[in-house]
Amino acid sequence: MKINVMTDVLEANDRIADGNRQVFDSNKNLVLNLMSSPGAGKTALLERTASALKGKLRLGVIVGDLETTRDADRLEKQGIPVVQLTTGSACHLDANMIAVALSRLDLSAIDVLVIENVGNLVCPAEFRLGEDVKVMILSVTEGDEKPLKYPVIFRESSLLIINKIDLLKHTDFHMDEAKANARKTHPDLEILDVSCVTGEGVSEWVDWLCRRYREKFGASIRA
Ligand SMILES: Nc1nc2c(ncn2[C@@H]2O[C@H](COP(=O)(O)OP(=O)(O)O)[C@@H](O)[C@H]2O)c(=O)[nH]1
Ligand SMILES: [Mg+2]
Repeated sequence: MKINVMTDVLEANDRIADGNRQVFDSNKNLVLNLMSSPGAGKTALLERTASALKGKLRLGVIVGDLETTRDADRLEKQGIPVVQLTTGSACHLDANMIAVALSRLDLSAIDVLVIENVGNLVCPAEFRLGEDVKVMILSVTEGDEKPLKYPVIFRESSLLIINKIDLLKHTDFHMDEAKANARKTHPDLEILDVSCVTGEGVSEWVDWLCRRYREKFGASIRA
């Protein structure tokens, strides 16, 4: 008898993810699974988002790393609720880890919950966490051909943030090429150009979050 272990693992994960999703929906949380390679700027974007969303939507974060609480420490300084998950050797978060983290968050005090996944362009795309939407970051120092090499994560994501555009002039990264490559795998992919250093594109990102929140919950947005 042949057993497809990977299919079983993903199905078991999906069942827990469905449970997480019910909890999120009952607490009126819009939930994002934020993915990228290490260092693309996930935590930097969340630091920017914390201040830019103030007075509009209440942000909360679950952050996954192999080791250290460094990202949670950075985000706590922004005065938002943060839970750090340390995965040891696991290269992605799974739904069960999120289920455990939920008991440490007051979800009724959060409108937008962002789950910062472990830095990795492969495994995080395969494991649903119970999120509404997957968002990924590609930074301009990583190369404009990455959508061709790692198509799954680009196909799974609804929004691609191209970060570190302040560094464009120092790289051989071509924006048009990167976007064309990304849309070869995902024709409807939404794309935003951002710099977490200069703040360019951050207000468009906040508008995108507010629109997604409104689409999920109607007109009940704050401010
Ligand atoms: N020049 C530049 N550096 C950035 C930008 N965003 C993040 N960084 C830097 O990139 C490094 C990794 O950022 P971090 O947020 O920790 O990435 P993460 O691993 O995806 O969470 C840090 O040194 C950041 O200061 C950006 O837009 N421009
Ligand atoms: Mg980080």
